[in-house]
Amino acid sequence: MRPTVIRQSHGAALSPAAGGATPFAWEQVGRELGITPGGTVNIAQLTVDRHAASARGDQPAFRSVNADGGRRSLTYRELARLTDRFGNALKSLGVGKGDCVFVLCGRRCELYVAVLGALKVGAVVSPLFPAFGPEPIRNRMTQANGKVLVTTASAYRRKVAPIRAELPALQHVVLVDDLGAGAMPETHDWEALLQAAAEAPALVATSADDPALLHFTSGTTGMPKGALHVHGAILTHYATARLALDLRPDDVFWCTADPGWVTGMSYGIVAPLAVGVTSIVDEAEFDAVRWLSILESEGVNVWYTAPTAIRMLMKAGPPLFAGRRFPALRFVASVGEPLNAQAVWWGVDTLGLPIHDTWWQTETGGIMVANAVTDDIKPGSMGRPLPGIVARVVRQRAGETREVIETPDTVGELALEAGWPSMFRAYLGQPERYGKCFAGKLYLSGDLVRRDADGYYWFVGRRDDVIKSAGHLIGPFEVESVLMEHPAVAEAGVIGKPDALAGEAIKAFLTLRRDVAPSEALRMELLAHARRRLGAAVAPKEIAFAECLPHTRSGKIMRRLLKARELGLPEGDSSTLE
Ligand code: 6R9
Repeated sequence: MRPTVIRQSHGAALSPAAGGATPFAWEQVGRELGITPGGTVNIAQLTVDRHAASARGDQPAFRSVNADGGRRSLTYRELARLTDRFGNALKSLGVGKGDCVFVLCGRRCELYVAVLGALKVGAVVSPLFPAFGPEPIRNRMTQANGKVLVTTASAYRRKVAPIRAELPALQHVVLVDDLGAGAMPETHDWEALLQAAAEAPALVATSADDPALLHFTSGTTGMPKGALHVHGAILTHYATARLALDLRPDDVFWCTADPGWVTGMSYGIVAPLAVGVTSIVDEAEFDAVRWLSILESEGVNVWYTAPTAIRMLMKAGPPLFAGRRFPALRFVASVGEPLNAQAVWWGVDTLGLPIHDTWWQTETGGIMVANAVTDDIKPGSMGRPLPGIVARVVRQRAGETREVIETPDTVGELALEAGWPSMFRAYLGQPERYGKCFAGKLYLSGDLVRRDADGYYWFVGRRDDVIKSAGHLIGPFEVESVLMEHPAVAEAGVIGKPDALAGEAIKAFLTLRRDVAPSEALRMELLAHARRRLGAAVAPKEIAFAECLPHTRSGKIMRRLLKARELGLPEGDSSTLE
């Protein structure tokens, strides 16, 4: 039998003034970051220029490893210079404060320069996951009136050029490579643009409340919502990097998430640069052997990864670890899905370290609940709220009011007291939906949890039908909409089906139009249609034809019932489901 608690003996990660007392001293965090009262608060300045001008200037900010094992480093000083150039290039294109710059490319140096250069000039950056197909791209860029897109030649040719006419706000496309294809009409070449740009400081004065990042996230109904974050969010990124990830300035850090998702932006870019570490960037896709080699040969000290990756490494089995040592590794953490106790112990057995689970969401912008550096770990638990974060378990009362549950081990919704720096400030263009996320001063997370008598939170499930596949949040509505575009489809219901590796796999149930007969060929055609339109990350892996789909009285598809049937579970009393 394994013990239920793993005792930790770390020292305090952040200065005591900021660490212990409540209310949390966010001002102290600001001072550690070098923010002066009333001065500019700009993520790019605080993460890049600040270090470039210090003794840290010649340290690599990023060290990328490509598929062939080749490496490329970018120091803080080089990053400062390149982001100034790109920032000035954007200015010359007429991009200014509040304009939306989208990035759609793999993890490569230009991506980091583009994100930080755009932030420098006060533009709002919205990252797109490279495995998105044209539909998720069109949808997100339309909602945000994307003015600039930084992408690769192949992504542009395959996914954007065919829909460019549907993106009237898109004025400039910058291609980070040309693949030898020569100039493409109506695009800018990255190199040429940077060459022509001035190297003078490009920083535009921004305040803590100015918008900086836009992350699209999915709900049960409607299209993805754009969660807007401000420059001041860096306070959370910095504090949590210290408290929840134990990041220290001389560390080599590897966050395995793609910047197309919120984890890859908050903890792949902002947090590590705020601390001043060297981040490893793996340009290739997951491969168990390769990942262990990176951990070993790059001397990674702190590793932030996801349960899906851990499950894949667990599956690869002990032979993979034979003869490997990770003497540099000091701290391992995970986010995105539940991390079960076995995975925590697997870390102890194979890496020599337990895995620290952390919980947060696109809306929270940074880690809120964690098995923090200074805390004992309860394997299987998400941990406790970090300093500065007040969490509650609530249940809905009549109407919109919520009752706080004080009794330990009672299931309710996880809620957070509003006001932490990285809290989202809007759902773009949807004030009503934003308002619905709050009950008084409490932000309602939509996750069901229980809190034990020691104050540790345990994940129970989600309140809605949103799917988590390989750590990525996917809205069933977005998938259903694309399936229903197909002339053979009458109705679609999409669910997450338990999957040993991905956590959940996307499965669609379809009814067909009256004159269409189900066939294997049609199923393949529909799978291909979804993959073409949505991209591999969002498309269903499985399609089943049904005679009819279950509906609520108000006519909505009851995904919960589809799921219960799929799992062979009791269907329960669903007559009141709205
Ligand atoms: C950062 C990120 C948020 C949802 C969240 C919850 C699930 C995240 C978790 C976890 C169990 C954890 N989630 N961390 N579930 N244990 N440690 O993942 O953001 O993509 O917005 O997803 O992910 O359901 O509500 P996002």
